[in-house]
Amino acid sequence: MADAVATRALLIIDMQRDFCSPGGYAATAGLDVTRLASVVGSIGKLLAAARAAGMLVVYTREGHLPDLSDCPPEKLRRSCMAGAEIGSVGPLGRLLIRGEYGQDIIDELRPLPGELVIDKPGKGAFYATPLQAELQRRGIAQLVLMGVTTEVCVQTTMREANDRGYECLLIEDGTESYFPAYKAATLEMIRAQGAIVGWTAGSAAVIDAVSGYTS
Ligand code: TIU
Repeated sequence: MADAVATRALLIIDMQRDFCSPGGYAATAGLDVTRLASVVGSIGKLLAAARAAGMLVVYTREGHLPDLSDCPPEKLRRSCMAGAEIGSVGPLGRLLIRGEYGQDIIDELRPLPGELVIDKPGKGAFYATPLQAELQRRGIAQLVLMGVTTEVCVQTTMREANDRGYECLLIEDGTESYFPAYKAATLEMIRAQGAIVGWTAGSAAVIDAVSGYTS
């Protein structure tokens, strides 16, 4: 099964304090970040299995340069309308700004030295990032996706990956939304029409499969 490890990557989308923690961007916008805590355990378990099997692990973080030069004015304007202006100062630092404490990955899922962390200005992880080049360089053909939020950055990234020819699997208990109905609808629409965007599965089955890579 060694070949499976070589061509598969685990992609952990935006498990940042700005989306998951009190005081971050989402909490400032009035969203219930406590909902997202429910998936941290499953993500951690699959992450540990993937690391043990030697799978490539890639993290993403949404965020902008300190001068906001990579933030479309329209995105900035709508963040104001949502009550959480990108770049304004909150208890975890400037909201959604690269290098700030709030923009970094939560402690429970901290990347190991050497693991890839891709900073992205958009919702999708392929737009204006080196992700495609990094994956192609390593011969990756399949992606296992986890992270937040299901219908925003996770779904956008999965659609981008699908259009680039990656075979994608979204972990049902490894992704969450501030809106339960949006998560449910996203899982349905992804696997509709013969998995038009890709597949979904529970983490337990995937942990079993990944653990088998080493045997
Ligand atoms: N990472 C991600 O999904 N960014 C968002 O802005 N999500 C929201 O649901 N707002």
